Amino acid sequence: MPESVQPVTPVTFPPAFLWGAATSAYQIEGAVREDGRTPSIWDTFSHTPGKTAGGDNGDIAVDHYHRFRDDVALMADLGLNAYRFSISWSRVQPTGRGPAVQRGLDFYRSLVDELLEKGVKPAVTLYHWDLPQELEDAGGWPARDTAYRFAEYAQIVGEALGDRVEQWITLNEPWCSAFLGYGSGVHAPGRTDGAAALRAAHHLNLAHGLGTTALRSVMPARNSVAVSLNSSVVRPLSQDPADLAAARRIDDLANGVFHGPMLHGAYPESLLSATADVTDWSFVQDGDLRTAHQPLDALGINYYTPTLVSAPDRAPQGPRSDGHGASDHSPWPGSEDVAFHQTPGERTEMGWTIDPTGLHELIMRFSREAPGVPLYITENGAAYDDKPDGDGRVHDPERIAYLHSHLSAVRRAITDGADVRGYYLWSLMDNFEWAYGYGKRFGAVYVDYATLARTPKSSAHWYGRAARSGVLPELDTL
Ligand code: IFM
Repeated sequence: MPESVQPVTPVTFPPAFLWGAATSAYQIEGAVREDGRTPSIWDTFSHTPGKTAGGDNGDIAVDHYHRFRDDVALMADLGLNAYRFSISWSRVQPTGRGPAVQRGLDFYRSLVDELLEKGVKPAVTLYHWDLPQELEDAGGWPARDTAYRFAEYAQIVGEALGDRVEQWITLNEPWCSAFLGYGSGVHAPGRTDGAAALRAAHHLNLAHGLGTTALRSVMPARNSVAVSLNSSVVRPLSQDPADLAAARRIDDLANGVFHGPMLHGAYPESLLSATADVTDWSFVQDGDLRTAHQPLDALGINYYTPTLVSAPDRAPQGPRSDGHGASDHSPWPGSEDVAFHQTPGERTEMGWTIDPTGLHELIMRFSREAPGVPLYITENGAAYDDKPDGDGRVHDPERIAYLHSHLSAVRRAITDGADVRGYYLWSLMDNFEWAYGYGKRFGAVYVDYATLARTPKSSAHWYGRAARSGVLPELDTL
């Protein structure tokens, strides 16, 4: 382990640090046909045969819609002081345009009130992948109008909750929405068209800018607006110039495509030229990049594992995966020939290599690219095949070790000068892991899918102790 992420003991965090957990609407709420909600692209996709493992869907999920008071109490009992959740767009604006449904907004107001009452700070994500199906039918993210619809929706939610929620996130992981949704098709809506994926990416950039402006037009100035990016830590297999070039191309498609417009007001020239055979980018209109480049109050970093790439002719034999699910179509338009490699080291149940150095690296990169902008780790965590023991307890030492090493990397980044203000563990509880269905358990809280009973795993207790004390408990004290 490089010195920069070696834990120093005790690992102590600043007093105001936020210790949170994160979830998203479609993954936990269920109640998909209640109170006026209409289908999102994930309802349609998960009900399409062959799209999710075992045909799993979010119809019931973990029934958070009906159990939110218990879930909030659980968080508070554990000692968490922050919770990041997302709003289901089609629950508050069923057709994706026009007037809101009050019952949908009321649900989120009740959730927020419950959180505030229990001393848990809410952070709202407006868009975590569940586009109203009606908007997909009208063209989805490759259509420019979707960005304007998003701004209208942002304004509705900002008006409804802006008086009581200070932390706002426009989009979660727009890379997945664009490139897994429209490129490889492993996510909803399941389209496989590289040009459409790039158009989608641009309209997500535009939506972020328009949505930020819309939120600010209706919310108190004290509120903070951010975006959560799952930027990749892209590493070349070797220092061979061909491998370095492959890494730069993937870095552009994974990171530059969003960092460029959102943080710097321009797409990288190298991205435009590497994708010139896929699209001429004529969908970028005058003023769009200015719109996307809004000053940010904070930035959200979602990190799980690094990415290792090489030029095609340097690919050794063995398993090759970019970690984003199996598809005959690449999520990397114009760079389909780049080879992806399994990074060495232990892996989680997702097959993702555990490497906290990547989190440190990413934090330091954002500190350089967005100087002065407070950073939050808005997702980080691991899936394991957790099972209750004979006494009904769920012991997950691997997850504790994962959290300890990654939180230590965060602490080291703070020591190195990064302004990291909080950490949201992914995820509060086991939930619908998209195309993997319920087979992958990311929760700190175990959910028995037969009864929907919640049992905090040992990692939840460990994390709660860290949250209460601001110091990471030693691994050998468990
Ligand atoms: O479950 C997802 C989440 O919805 C977005 N970020 C990655 C998580 C784990 O795959």
